[in-house]
Amino acid sequence: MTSADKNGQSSRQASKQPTPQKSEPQTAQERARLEAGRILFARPVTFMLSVVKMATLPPPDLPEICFAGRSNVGKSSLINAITNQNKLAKASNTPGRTRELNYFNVSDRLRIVDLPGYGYARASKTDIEKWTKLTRQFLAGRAPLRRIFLLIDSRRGVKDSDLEIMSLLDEVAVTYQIVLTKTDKIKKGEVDKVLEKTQSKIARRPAAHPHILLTSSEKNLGVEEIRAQIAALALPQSGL
Ligand SMILES: Nc1nc2c(ncn2[C@@H]2O[C@H](COP(=O)(O)OP(=O)(O)OP(=O)(O)O)[C@@H](O)[C@H]2O)c(=O)[nH]1
Ligand SMILES: [Mg+2]
Repeated sequence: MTSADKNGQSSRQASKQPTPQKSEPQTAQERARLEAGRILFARPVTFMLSVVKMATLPPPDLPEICFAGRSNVGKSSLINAITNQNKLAKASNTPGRTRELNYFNVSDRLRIVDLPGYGYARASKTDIEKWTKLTRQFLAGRAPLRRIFLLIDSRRGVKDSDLEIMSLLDEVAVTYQIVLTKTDKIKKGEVDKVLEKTQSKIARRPAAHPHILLTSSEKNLGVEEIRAQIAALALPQSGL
């Protein structure tokens, strides 16, 4: 069984998705899903710790989700948009800004992990090797990891380094969901094209979540939907 199945999703369905980001929720169920996301992030998310080696990861007592992707793709910015906190994760124009696994606590219901980017050529060789090893070990071997949001820059599309990570995740059966970032930087027609191309690249990948998310942290697009996706993976609200 793949972890896609574990999460109640089948990666075989929905090979074709309509251009998403409906402005109005359609059904009561859809409204409830988005509301669960809003509630989860209505309270402040707090920084928990930075980790540079697997041995110092927190106890695996809460579900985790993480944001992975090439350097500068917009991981830290998206975490800030989702949590409504401008400076929670360190975002920067300088690639290679995030150098550790940064843990954030979401109301003791889930943890978010901001990962160092891969594919950054200008860091020292030893640094690159260190981050790459840690990131891969984490992605492939972290038991509480419920889903990886794999970010792809909508202007650049899927690169070889992304395909490598996808293959690793397919092998270990950890569900990943593709998030196209920075859609404010390109025209709608180009967004549609990159969406279609990306769909064809994940169509036969067993651990890929079939629904690709379109986002812009700058314009706050797609953020409600990611909150809803995350809420569905979190522990239920206590007291319910
Ligand atoms: N226009 C636009 N710019 C964005 C968006 N998201 C991120 N950026 C910019 O892209 C740059 C990189 O963003 P980060 O969030 O630091 O990227 P990262 O993936 O965390 O980068 P590393 O930590 O180096 O791996 C910053 O200058 C952001 O302001 C977006 O949705 N739209
Ligand atoms: Mg970062």
